[in-house]
Amino acid sequence: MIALDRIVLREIRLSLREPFRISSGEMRERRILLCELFDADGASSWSECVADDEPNYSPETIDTAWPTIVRVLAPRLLGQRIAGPGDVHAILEKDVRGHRMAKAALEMGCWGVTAVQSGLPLARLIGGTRAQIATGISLGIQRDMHTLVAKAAEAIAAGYQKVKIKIEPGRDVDWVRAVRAAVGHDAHLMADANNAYTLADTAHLARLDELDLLMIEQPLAWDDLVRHAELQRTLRTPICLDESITSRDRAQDMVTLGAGRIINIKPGRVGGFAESIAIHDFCESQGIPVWCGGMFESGIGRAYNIALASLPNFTLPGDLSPSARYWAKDIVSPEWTMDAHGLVRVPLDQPGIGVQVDREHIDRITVRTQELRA
Ligand code: OSB
Ligand code: MG
Repeated sequence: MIALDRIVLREIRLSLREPFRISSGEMRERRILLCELFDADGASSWSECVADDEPNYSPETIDTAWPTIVRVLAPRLLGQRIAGPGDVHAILEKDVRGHRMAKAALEMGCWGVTAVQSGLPLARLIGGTRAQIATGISLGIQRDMHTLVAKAAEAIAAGYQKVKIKIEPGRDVDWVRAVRAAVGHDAHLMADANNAYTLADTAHLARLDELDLLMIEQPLAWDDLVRHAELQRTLRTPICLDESITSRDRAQDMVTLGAGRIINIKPGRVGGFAESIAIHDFCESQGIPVWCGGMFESGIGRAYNIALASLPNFTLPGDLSPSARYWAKDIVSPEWTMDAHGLVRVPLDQPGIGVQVDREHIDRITVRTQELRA
């Protein structure tokens, strides 16, 4: 039973160790919306909204998520008695279009609260079976090919089990080929275009086929399945959809249309854990592999991603790099780490999200706070 009586929102600013550029924009500092959910029975949990500063990944930003949580979503939960976290998605979804990242922040927080209440690690609560998660790195668009090759080689040497290379026109086939030549044929490589191409680029993208990539992620428009299906018919490399998969039904549409063969699940993009699990289960039934994407989460959002990625059909390495790849200092302890084989340990030794939240550090980097009550 979930009975929230208080939700505290905060915006923090975390500076990235180095800027991260994708085809659709650049990030230097992460503005992060954190939620803290309090149940009337004393249980509480932190959660994170993955919406960013600019609407270059999805239409949402932190500045749309904040008022939507305050005015529309939180009032649906505060003071209500909800049987379990699996019911929250439908409550937030009814007659509220979009705003999935805002919904996910609250929905995932409810799973966190339930984990605390039931004395279970979050991964166990949702039925996770894996104790370690294989990790890949996502390399932003670099200033030149040489820098990209050096970073990819360094990542493989550090143990990462997959290297994802962000591409855009002019920095694509030749750059990926240079990485392939440097790291050899056994390394798992992929490319992520974040919507940088159109069907007019089909012949060019088909040149990636000779580079033995695990997949190419979201080459075409963020909301387009039909053209991805057309592209997939000519590419041998599997297309993985990210931006386009916003629900279980979109995952089903992908299969029906043949728009892709792999899905990157980001719980924030699909409205939270219940919908992520529904996509996971559907893909498992269809023989479609999934993996957990990342949105430059702090250690709090990362805890949820890692718990989710412990489900059995997350068979490919996730974008779940350790804290130190992103931040000089994360807001959780212990920080997230990876071993020399590119594995992140799922915390299974304590109830809830599995890491302590460093409230003093958060207080120092908080730029606004709002308390919502039943
Ligand atoms: O397309 O997967 C993406 C980060 C921000 C927005 C979109 C994407 C990404 C990443 C980062 O690739 C993955 C990570 O968190 O390490
Ligand atoms: Mg992506």
